[in-house]
Amino acid sequence: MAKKPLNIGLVGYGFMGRTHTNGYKRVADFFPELNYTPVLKAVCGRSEEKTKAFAEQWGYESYETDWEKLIARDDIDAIDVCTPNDTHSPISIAAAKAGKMILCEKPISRTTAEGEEMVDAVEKAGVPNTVWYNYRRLPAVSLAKQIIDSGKLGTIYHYRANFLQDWTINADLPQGGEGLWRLDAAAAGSGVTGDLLAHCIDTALWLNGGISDVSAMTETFVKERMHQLTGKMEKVSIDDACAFMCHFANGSLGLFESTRYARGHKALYTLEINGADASLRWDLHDLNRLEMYDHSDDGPQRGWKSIHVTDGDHPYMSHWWVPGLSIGYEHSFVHQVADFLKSLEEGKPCEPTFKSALETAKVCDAVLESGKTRQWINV
Ligand code: SOE
Repeated sequence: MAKKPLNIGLVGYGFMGRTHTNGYKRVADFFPELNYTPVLKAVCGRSEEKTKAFAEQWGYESYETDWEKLIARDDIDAIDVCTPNDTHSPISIAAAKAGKMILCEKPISRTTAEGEEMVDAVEKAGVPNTVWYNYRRLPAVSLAKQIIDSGKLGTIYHYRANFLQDWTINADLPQGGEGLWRLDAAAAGSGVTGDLLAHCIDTALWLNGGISDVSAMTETFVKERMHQLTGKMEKVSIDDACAFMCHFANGSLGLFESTRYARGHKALYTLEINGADASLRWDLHDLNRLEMYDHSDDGPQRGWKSIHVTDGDHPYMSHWWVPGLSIGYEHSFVHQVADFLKSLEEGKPCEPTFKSALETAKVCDAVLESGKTRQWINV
């Protein structure tokens, strides 16, 4: 049967532009059962030279330098928003009004208020929408979800997650502008909370349910940095580090930490969940493994086991190689595209939708407020 084309208009050609494009390019080869197939119709960026070069390298048929023009094009079905966080809202809202499907990079927005307008826009327009929280789609994390949902862990007592990096320790690193907008609160909204803890919170909400209240501490270690766009030393308003504790609606306690000042750690995302009957833990640096301790195992043989999540009956794995062979970070984006295409076929939402991703934004806002006020904040 002939496949239905899904014409993609990508806005932004940075790191995420590459991960998403790789997802679009690989999906038809590895998920041949899907009826939709992405077509790299156009990429859009402000620098004509760089956008054209990206289009040529990655195989986009055309390019634009104005996202409004891209959205106005009749030959575009879906807008993929891969720009800095301050533009997620205007681009998504305009795309929704034009009746385009939207795939928006995380976090959905800088604030809950911005995110609410985006949710409103996609709901009014009735367009399919999703936010790229890719780590959910690593097989080991998906397997954790299956095990938790089966009830195997019993009553959940604890959830803890870390996302540690070290790339902003150098005080001479500028803020703002290309490549460094994550350090500029005006563009990013926040620092590690919106960038890294948002991943941990999204996974936590998915695995362990809602968060009711939070108590956080945030810190900005380097107070001033040269702004790349103004050339002046400016106050740094992002959180360089953030740790928070929380209560989950299911009665369990959560502990989260993220920083860009953990020397030696480049992108260490770890999570652990402890139930009365079993525990699970996962580590991005060994992403194909899920560790499990099952208290119902035979007494003397009880202990942590390491499941190599590469078998044909593990989530997503039947689409890849043969049992025992690993996949990587980039595959989580292929899976996100596959799930989006499948959701179109089935007429179902592709989680996390804008509406679900707004829950993460609410927790992030509560965390930032708690960091400022040093009070417990209800979500
Ligand atoms: C920041 O360095 C970053 O690239 C995040 O923006 C991504 O969301 C995360 O997955 C890896 O780290």
